[in-house]
Amino acid sequence: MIDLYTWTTPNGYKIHIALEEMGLAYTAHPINIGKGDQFEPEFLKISPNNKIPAMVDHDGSNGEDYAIFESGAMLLYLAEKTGQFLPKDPVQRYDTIAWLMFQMGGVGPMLGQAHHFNKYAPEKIDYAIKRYEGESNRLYGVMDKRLGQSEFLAGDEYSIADMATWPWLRSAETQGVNMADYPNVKAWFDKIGERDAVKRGLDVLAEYKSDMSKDKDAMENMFGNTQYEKR
Ligand SMILES: N[C@@H](CCC(=O)N[C@@H](CS)C(=O)NCC(=O)O)C(=O)O
Repeated sequence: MIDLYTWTTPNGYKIHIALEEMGLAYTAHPINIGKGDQFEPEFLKISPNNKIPAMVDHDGSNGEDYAIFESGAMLLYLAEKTGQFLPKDPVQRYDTIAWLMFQMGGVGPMLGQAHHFNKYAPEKIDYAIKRYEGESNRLYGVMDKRLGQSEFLAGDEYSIADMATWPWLRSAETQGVNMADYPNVKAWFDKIGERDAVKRGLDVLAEYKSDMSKDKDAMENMFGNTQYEKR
């Protein structure tokens, strides 16, 4: 049994989708990052960077509870635990890890900043918007080329690299991207969106979904001085 601490954001959805795809039993606990739940001492014990997602596996590899944070590490952990969505063949395995790292180091941070400066920033800063929209479009271009060569990001098999990347592309518009300009990405995005496990993953904690950009307290908790208090 896994206790998952999460919220309705792309990094949370990655893990909801992976748990659903892998058929693991879990309970999703809301960490409302707009209300500041991510700074609670109990949560910081398992997620020292005050971010979702994090989880505790009550059936860890040594038979004890195991707590883990950082969505990329969590996906690798779950894939190894279940023997699914991370190929055994060394070349395919490292291709999968490479595309997972591409998401963690590129797609997440850059598309996230484009979204931030377009949607959340209190002032419109042209330099920042141009920089992150440009990077987002460049990354969509990299994925479009790759998906013209192989069915999925890491190769012929659907993998944790796809699960990590897909939720980020749901907000193409606020990233300054027209997905129609990237037809291979669009076909891949639509195909993955049809999977039942993906649909179930998006439903997790759906009752909490709200537009946090309209909530002043949420903006302060996520992007204001609250972030920089020493804990
Ligand atoms: N590298 C981390 C990033 C996690 C992350 O940025 N989570 C966001 C939501 S998508 C969060 O918890 N933000 C709350 C905060 O920064 O206080 C991961 O992939 O797990």
